[in-house]
Amino acid sequence: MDRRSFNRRMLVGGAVAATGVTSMSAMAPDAVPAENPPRTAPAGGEVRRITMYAEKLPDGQLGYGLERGRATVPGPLIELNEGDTLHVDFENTTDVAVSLHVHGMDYEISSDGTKHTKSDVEPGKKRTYTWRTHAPGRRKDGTWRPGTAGYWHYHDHVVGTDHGTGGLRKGLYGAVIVRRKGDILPDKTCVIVFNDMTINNKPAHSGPDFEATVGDRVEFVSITHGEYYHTFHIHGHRWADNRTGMLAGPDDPSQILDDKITGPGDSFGFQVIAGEGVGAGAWMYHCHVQSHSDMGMAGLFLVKKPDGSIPEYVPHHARAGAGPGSHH
Ligand SMILES: [Cu+2]
Repeated sequence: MDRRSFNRRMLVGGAVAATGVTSMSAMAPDAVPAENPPRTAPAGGEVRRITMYAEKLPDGQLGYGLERGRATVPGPLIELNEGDTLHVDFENTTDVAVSLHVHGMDYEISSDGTKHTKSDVEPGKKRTYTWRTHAPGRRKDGTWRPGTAGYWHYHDHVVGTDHGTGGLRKGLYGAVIVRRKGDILPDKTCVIVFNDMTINNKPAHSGPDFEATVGDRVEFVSITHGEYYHTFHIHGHRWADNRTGMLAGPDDPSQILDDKITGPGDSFGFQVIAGEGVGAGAWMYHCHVQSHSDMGMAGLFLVKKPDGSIPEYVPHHARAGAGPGSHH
């Protein structure tokens, strides 16, 4: 398989930290073959530069994109390692003022992306936002300063009102993941944003769905915006309620969850091995507030067998008539 040979190459390159690998192998020897340990994040310290555009989408929503004409909702996933600095050369191609505001990073007030700091961007104009990150460190008083590593997010802060609620509603948001040296890297990442009564601003009862193959290491990022609280629930898979969503060893006391309450501005993430212990299938994820799931805040984690098939899978169009009460 391509993925395995890729992982092996990374291993030869020395990018794997032994500690995380050993504990995961001890806990789930069948899920992580010893000859194929997962790749891990390197130490940070890079200075990176990207260009980001705010654009009006054909359906009237707004989105962020890394190229002109390629904006999406959610916006592009940004991944950094603790110690990295990111310069975002930001261009506003819409007809309203927009901004880029980020959670969790270090930045000067001029990169706040707010009206009162005049760090928003008028139509047709550009601005560079700079985000910095750092590893945990000891303060002079002996206490610990937390590192930046975590599941964070960025969003507009000015469209519609001075607080940017109109931009959030229309789709100007995305995920930022900051990793610590040694963090295990996933095979793929799925970003799920509960925004008012939508998921990723998609119409109700239309997903979005995410695909993987049994055994893939899949990372989920949950972000919430809008007026309501929600609960993120996924069928057949669980995670640890801590920074990475994974256990550091067999005695890690983190609580194991398959359902987590989340409110506006919240974000968290975790990794699962697709189908581990349960097999392939069309595994639901959904908001567990009953009226919300009834109103369509649900999608599928489509876990395929190695041959590509999904047992018992009924595609969206065929279950359009499924009524309330089908969620558990
Ligand atoms: Cu909900």
